Amino acid sequence: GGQWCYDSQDPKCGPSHWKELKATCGGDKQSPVNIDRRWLQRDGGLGDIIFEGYDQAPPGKWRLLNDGHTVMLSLESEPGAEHIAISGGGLPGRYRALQLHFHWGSPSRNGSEHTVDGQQLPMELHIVHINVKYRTLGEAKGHPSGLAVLGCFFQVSEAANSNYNTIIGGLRNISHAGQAVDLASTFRLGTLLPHIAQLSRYYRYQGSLTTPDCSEAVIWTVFEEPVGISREQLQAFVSTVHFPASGAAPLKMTNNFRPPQPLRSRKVFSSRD
Ligand code: BO1
Ligand code: ZN
Repeated sequence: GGQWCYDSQDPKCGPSHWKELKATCGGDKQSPVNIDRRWLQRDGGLGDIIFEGYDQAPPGKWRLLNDGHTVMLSLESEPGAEHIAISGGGLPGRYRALQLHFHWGSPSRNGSEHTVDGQQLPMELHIVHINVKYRTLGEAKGHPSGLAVLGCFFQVSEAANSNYNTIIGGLRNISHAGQAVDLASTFRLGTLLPHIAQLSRYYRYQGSLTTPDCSEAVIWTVFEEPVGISREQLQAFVSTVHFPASGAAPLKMTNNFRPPQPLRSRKVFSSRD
C-alpha cells in the first residue's frame, strides 16, 4: 500500500483515505471513539489495574524517536531487566509495555483522539502493551485481546508539569522525522499518569490501533482524570517536531490525531459510577 498521513500533512492521504490502503481501517471496531457519558455501562469487573515497574526508573537508557507520525518513547527493556507490565483491571492476562507516544493538536485546536461527550482535549498519551502470550506485535495484532493501550488525556494547567521535563527536553533533538535521542535521565513511568488516587476511574472498550493498519486487537483503557500540563509545555510539541519533509519547508507536526470512529454495536464500560 501507499503512505498514510494526517490531514494536517496532506488531506490526500489523511484518515478518510486510510481504508483504501487497509480495509481494516473501515472495520466495525475502530478507534478512537467518542465516550458518551450518558451511555456508559458500569462493569463491576473493572477493578484496579496492577502496575508493575511503573514506580521504578528503568535500568537502561530510554530512546525518544520522531517516527514521522508522533513522538515515541520505546520502553522495551534489555533481556533480564524487569519488565514494565500491567494486569488486573479486567484485562485477560498480563501485558508488557512496548512504547508510549502522543497525539496533539495545534495552537488553534485540541488534539486528543478519544473525545468525551463530544469534546476533544488538548493532547492524549498512549502507553502500548502486548499480551505476554504473544511474542511479536504482528502476532498480537491478530487477536482481539492482543494489545492493551492506556490512554491519558491532558488539560492545560497554570503550573508546568515537571514530570514531563525529560521528554519535552528531548524534543529539540528529534525535530526532524527519523531522528532519535537517548534521554538524559530516566524517570518513573507512573509519574506520567494521572494522580494515583484517580487511576481506578477509567473507561474500557474493545477497539483498534488508531493508525494503519488499524488492527482490531486493542483493549482500550482511557483514564477519566486528565494530566495537567502548561500551555508552554504543550506548545513545545506543536512547535518543535516536524513531519517528514515533502515540500521545500519542513512542516510542523500538528493535529496528529484520528477523529472518532463509529461505535456501532460496541459499548463503553466504566469502572465507577
Ligand atoms: S495507537 O496507540 O492505537 N495510536 C497505536 C498505533 C500504532 C501502533 C501502536 C499503537 N503500532 C505501530 C507500530 C509500527 C507499525 C504500525 C503498524 O503499528 O509502532 O511499528 O508499523 O503495524
Ligand atoms: Zn496512539
